[in-house]
Amino acid sequence: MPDIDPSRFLTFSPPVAAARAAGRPLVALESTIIAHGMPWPQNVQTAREVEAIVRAHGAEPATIAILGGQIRIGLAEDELEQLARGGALKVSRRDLPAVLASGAAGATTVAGTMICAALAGIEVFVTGGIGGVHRGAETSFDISADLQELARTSVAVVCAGAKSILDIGLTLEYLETHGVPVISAGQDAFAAFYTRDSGYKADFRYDEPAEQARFIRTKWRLGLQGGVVVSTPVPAADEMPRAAIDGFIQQALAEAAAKGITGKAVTPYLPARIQALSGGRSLATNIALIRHNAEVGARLAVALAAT
Ligand code: PSU
Ligand code: MN
Repeated sequence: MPDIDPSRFLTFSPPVAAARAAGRPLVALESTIIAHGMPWPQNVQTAREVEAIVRAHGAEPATIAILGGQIRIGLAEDELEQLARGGALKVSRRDLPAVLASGAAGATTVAGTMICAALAGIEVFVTGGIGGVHRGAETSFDISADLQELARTSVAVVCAGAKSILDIGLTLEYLETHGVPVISAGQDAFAAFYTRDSGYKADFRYDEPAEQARFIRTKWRLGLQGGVVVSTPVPAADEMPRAAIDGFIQQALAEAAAKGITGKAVTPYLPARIQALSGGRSLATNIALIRHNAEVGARLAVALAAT
């Protein structure tokens, strides 16, 4: 029997430890979006703003990363900045032992952050967009480990849907097969990150945090393990025009194919190219949607703590 002791790898920041001790609601935040999803210095500015938004809505933010052989639940200012300046490895489920064992700096993906949040007892996690089934997955087999993590790890993931660099229809089919509910707040449709409507409906719509919390708590009280996707669309004023973003996505996908980019390099490559091609327009949308997600996630964490 292996000796299982995850607590030896967990280090809580003082504010997160205090919130835990007081039983206050916590919201986990991922670090891949900081290290690989946005350029400096907007990445560190956004990370700080998102933490402030979570606090302003009554929850304690816990940005999660791997530093010095420890899973860090909550980061100090200088640690956030260190991650934002680059060089951290992208850490999904597969990579976690290697990065912890080596002591290298690691930025956790949705899957990696879900694992760490669950170990830390955090029920709500806010990200930008989840990974999914990539277009062409029928030959590449490129399906994000985020989806398997949602199938097994009991954390609610608040996001602005999934980027249409992915095959959103197949992503939703995969989630259905694995019993992962997709709930939507504020509209019937599953969101498509840069745009509000992916063209696909979410499974359930719950606009109020208390309704979302009741659904999620019911799933977990039943003993049904696994996550819940909470999709909320980018605010209308910050949405990108559908035709423009589709063009940038097509071009970025074609370039990635021509360069032979595969595996874990695909997701950081595509958003970075889309940002460059759109002249920063998509970055503004990215920042707006994650700020909005932070508010929705904090409200959900407060409601879940009372459910
Ligand atoms: N979607 C984005 N930006 C990102 C990511 C997803 O719009 O930075 C990151 C998230 O951390 C997500 C990861 O969990 O990419 C998925 O990577 P992969 O497809 O390699 O599993
Ligand atoms: Mn992949």
